[in-house]
Formats: sequence, structure tokens, C-alpha cells
Amino acid sequence: MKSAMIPYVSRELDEEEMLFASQQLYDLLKTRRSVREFSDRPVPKKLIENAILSAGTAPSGANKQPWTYCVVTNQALKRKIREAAEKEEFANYNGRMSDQWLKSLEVFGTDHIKEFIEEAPSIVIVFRRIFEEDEFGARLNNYYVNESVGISVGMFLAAIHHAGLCSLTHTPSPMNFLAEILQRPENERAFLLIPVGYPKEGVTVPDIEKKALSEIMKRYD
Ligand code: IYR
Repeated sequence: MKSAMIPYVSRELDEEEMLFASQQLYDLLKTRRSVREFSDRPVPKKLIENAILSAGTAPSGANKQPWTYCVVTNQALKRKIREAAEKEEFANYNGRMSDQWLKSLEVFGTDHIKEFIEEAPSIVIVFRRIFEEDEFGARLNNYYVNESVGISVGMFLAAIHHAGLCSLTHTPSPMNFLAEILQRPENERAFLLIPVGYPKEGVTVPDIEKKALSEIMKRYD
């Protein structure tokens, strides 16, 4: 059955306000960097909750909202996750990744040691929900799950940055150990592991650039 319809409330900015708002958001987002070393200063719970609420506003296939955000602050659990991630990453850096891939990563200086998983006060692990179950246990499909979760995570990262926190998108691979450790239900698959917190004092980031507008936008007027 079609949903009831309600009026859409537009923000109604004038053109000058729109320009200002668009510039302001760009100025904010361009200062976001992936940070690999975190302070142990705890993050107020509400900041993470608000960022997850922001992520939860994302559009999704048939509004199925096929995501679960798990927030791990328990030290023993973080250690377990780090150990499992490092085991997979050791195999990645020592044979599973191609020479070309390893060469592309040289600039970041990454290796299989993932101290940030234990160091960051909060580890947010995002799961994509590939199906739901109705009240009788029958499987109901979710749609465009990767696209939906990707959009939601982008909004989460922006919200975390907007709140003055920093984050890292980490993809240990394969990452099925995360569903096991966190005892997630059968319909959930790990999508991304995101340490969130404050940067360690004096932390540095690679001196790399984003592409110019002319490289990422092509006009068809
Ligand atoms: N998952 C590995 C390797 C890695 C891959 C890419 I692509 C990166 O941008 C960064 C790292 C790791 O986290 O070390």
C-alpha cells in the first residue's frame, strides 16, 4: 500500500545563503583527514550517537536502512579484534596483496600492525544487513545494500568530522571475524571498521592532495 504523503519542508535559503552554506561545508570537509594514531581520551557517548543518527538519515534502497553500527569501547574486545585483524593483515601484506597494491600503499607507510584498534577509545564497526526476517522467519530482501551503506557511512564520517572528532576507514580483509567476535546475526556482514576519537598529540598525516574539480567533474551543458 502506498504511504500517506506529507508536505516537504524546504530550507528556503536565498542564493547568497546557499553559496555560503555550500562553501562552508566544503571548507569543513576538506580539512578531514584519516588519522592513524589516537589519543586514549574517551569520546562522549552522545557524540557517537548523534553521528550514528546522522548516518541513519541516509537514503537507502526501498528505505530498508540495511545497516547496523556497533560501537566497541570494551578494551578486551578491542584487543581481540586487533589480534584477529592483524592476523589477516599479516597474510595480506605478506603474499595476498599484489606488488602493485603494496606499491600504491607505500606513500601511507601502512603495515599489518593495527595499534589504532586498541588505542582509539571507540571502534565503530558497520555491518550491512543483506536481508531481514518477517515475524515468521521468512527472508525479506534488502536492495542496493552496498550503495545504501556506503552513503550512510559517508554521512557518518562527515558527522564525526563536523563534531570535531577524527576517524579512519579500516578494511581488514577478509573481515568475517568481526561478525564472529561481535556475535552478529546471520543476516549481517561486516562492511567497515572505523576507529573514532581524538588525534594523538603531534600526529602527522601524509602530504597528499585531492583531485582538482576539472578531474572529477565533466560538464554536459
Ligand atoms: N587493509 C589494509 C591495506 C590497505 C588497503 C588500502 I586500498 C588502503 O587505502 C590502506 C590500507 C590495511 O588496512 O592496512
